[in-house]
Amino acid sequence: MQVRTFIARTMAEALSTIREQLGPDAVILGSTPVPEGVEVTAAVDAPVEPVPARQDDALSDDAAFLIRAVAFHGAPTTLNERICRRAAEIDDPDLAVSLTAGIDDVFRFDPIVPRPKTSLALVGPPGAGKTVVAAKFALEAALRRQELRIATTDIERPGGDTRLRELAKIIENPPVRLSPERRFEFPGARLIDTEGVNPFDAYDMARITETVRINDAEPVLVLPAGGDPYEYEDMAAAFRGIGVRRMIATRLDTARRVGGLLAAAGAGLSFSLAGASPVIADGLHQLTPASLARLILSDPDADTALNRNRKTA
Ligand SMILES: Nc1nc2c(ncn2[C@@H]2O[C@H](COP(=O)(O)OP(=O)(O)O)[C@@H](O)[C@H]2O)c(=O)[nH]1
Ligand SMILES: [Mg+2]
Repeated sequence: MQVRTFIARTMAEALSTIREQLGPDAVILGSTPVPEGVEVTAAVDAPVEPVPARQDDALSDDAAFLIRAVAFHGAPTTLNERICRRAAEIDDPDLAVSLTAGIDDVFRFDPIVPRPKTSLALVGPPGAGKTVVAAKFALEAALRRQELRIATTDIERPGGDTRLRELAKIIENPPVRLSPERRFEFPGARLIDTEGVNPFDAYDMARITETVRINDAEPVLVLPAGGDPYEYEDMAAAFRGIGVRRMIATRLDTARRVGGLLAAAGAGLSFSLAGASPVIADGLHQLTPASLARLILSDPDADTALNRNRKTA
């Protein structure tokens, strides 16, 4: 594989030089703004990602760039096609605008704003970042002087609630240790951090369903970026089966690809918040079509608003 970097005034110029010098099979690996314009890294002889075919006419340089940028993330091809088709309809000179429209068209976004009566249960596979998300919610509530009591059902595994307890010392909001089959009695806003489950294990799912039911809680899936898209599609279906509608993405700082998250969203889960740092004080971000579009179009190794913590992670 031959990898080369090109600097040009505009993306269109860079793409035409790349085509000229590396041929029509060149793959764009990433781009980053530089004082002279834009720096684009391209390669030839690399396996080319599947590209949605258009028979009618040749793709414009921008359209080709957009398709490659989306394909890089590895979401199922049918999803990529839907996103790119809508983006092509918009055909704004600013690719981010077109892609925002494509993302907005294909996925649902449903922000989580804790209210005085909110009852949420963070569910997901082990190690997804549930406890860090719970701690971030607790800290943000404390900073806004909102009441939010936290409970954890991760009480059997040694250290399951260690981080929450450490944080609780600082914000004076100790988490309640809750048996998975007991109700968390509290009249105000409640958040339950749960033990990790295997979504394909009927016993695990029955147990978590009971925790959710007893607490009249909304189960919210916590899912780290970087996972396998087809695995995440299955996972999303399994969690939808127990009433999950929204997900919180984590580890956007360490993953280069968000195709797994796109696949989970394509399987019917709404995007809401995102975490991009293990540091609790870094908090959570609301995920929007525009921020996701910028992330997808960005150089996977560059910082964006969503993953700028990667250097310190
Ligand atoms: N880099 C990074 N690490 C994270 C993030 N969220 C969680 N982690 C780390 O991932 C590991 C598992 O997180 P934890 O909250 O305990 O996961 P849980 O098992 O779902 O409760 C811990 O080492 C966390 O510090 C994130 O957004 N970025
Ligand atoms: Mg945990």
